[in-house]
Amino acid sequence: MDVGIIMGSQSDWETMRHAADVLERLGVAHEVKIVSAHRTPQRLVDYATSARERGLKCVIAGAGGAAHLPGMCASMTPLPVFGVPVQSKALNGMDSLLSIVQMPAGVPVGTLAIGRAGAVNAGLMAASVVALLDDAVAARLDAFRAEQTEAVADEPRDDA
Ligand code: RP5
Repeated sequence: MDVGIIMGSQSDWETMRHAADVLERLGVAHEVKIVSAHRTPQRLVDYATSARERGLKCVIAGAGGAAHLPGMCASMTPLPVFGVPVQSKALNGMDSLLSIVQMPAGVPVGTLAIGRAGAVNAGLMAASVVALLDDAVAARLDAFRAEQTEAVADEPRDDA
């Protein structure tokens, strides 16, 4: 398994599935788990402290509200951790974003955008990490980017 996707709650899956979809499309081996920093703290300790020895290359962690999951995960693994702020109902994800992005110096979390865009980009970031060591993934990532570029029209249409 190359990439671990964790999220604080079942309710985060609607957002985090977009990271999994990207990894699926690019053929990157990944696993998906619910791991809550406050509801299942021991699960988080076990997951983060074993992540490197289990062969993961990086972790994507999504959470909403007081979103300490990515930071706590990063505190217990040397692997790159990409944080996805899930859009909360009360504050539209600003709480999640600020909780994840404002890590004190020394324990980094690579923080993505709020919601779907962040989850998609976390998947792409994770794939680019795996691509450093895997030529087949690198080729699929190049193809994805070329296809995306091709899909952009020269001019806007009224009927699009
Ligand atoms: C966080 O609280 C989760 O990451 C989720 O985004 C948020 C709400 O969780 P639920 O009450 O929907 O389980 O732990």
